[in-house]
Amino acid sequence: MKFLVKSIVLALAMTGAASAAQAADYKPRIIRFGYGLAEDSNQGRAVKFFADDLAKRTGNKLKARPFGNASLGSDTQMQNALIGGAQEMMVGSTATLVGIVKDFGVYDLPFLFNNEKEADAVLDGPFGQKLAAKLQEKGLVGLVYWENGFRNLTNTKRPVAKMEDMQGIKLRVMQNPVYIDMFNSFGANAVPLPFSELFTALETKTVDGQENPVNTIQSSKFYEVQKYLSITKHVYSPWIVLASKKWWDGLSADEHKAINEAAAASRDFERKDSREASVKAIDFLKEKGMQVSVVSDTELARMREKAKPAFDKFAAEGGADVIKELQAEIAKVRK
Ligand code: KDG
Repeated sequence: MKFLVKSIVLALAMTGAASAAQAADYKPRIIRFGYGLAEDSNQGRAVKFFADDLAKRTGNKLKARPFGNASLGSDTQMQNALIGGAQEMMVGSTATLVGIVKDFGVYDLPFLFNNEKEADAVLDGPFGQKLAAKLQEKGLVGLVYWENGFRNLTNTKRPVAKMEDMQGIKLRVMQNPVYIDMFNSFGANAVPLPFSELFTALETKTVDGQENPVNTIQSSKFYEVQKYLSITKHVYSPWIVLASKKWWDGLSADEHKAINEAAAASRDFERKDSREASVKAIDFLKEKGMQVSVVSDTELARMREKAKPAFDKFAAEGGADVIKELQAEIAKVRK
């Protein structure tokens, strides 16, 4: 009897959801959702989660189609496709948005966040939302932040346990002035390249090293072409889920609601998945033969000091207010 009651309740609930989806104003749509990492990465898993969740919410009317491995282009190429209305959605690094909204460079300043709790509070709070809103006038809608994670250094030349060990290393960085200035100040030779070209650049020794979160080092198989990993956690790197404003403005209120709800659910899934994966990633990379150095707090303090000119340059070039705002928000969480 109990099973029968449960089945009836479940059937009514599903019917209710289905009829709610029918009643809502959803048009059948295909949503091209591009991203740069592998399908089996924290980024790829979260895009799939978003697509499945949105289909469920809309009775399979809104169908997000994942396109991974930068198959729709690099972050900046996809940003331009969204602005032009040639693609509907993407997820990518906030660091590659500085050519569109310069203030996003504030997230690239080294040693800002001490932990994920601080990052979540600031990104999901008034500061992160206000910065995302600045994208609208540029033709992009910032929906939610996901976690790329704390970035660490890899190279083929030598173990890096202190700043001097970076001397002369050709280090690929994102195409972003803060990263270029920061690593040049550490003594490396910063080489800005799109993520989509990174594995080949490492394989052909065009560059000696790179810096990314351990999840990316694992999912992009950088361990196949990199020997040394240094745990520096020098920057907390956000991803941001973006929609084309041209496309977004043509959607109904119900479709906006469903996409926003699916985006929020995907954010919570992605952060949990990324944090669980990163705990296991270092052991995985060791098993793949990488030699891991943990950089001491003393050395990190020296790097923080050395990176100060990169901070000062960003502030001098119009970033002073946004730095103050961000630091004030971080202080609130730290209390
Ligand atoms: O498309 C890849 C980007 O979203 C992101 O992973 C960028 O961390 C990044 C890097 O190093 O380019």
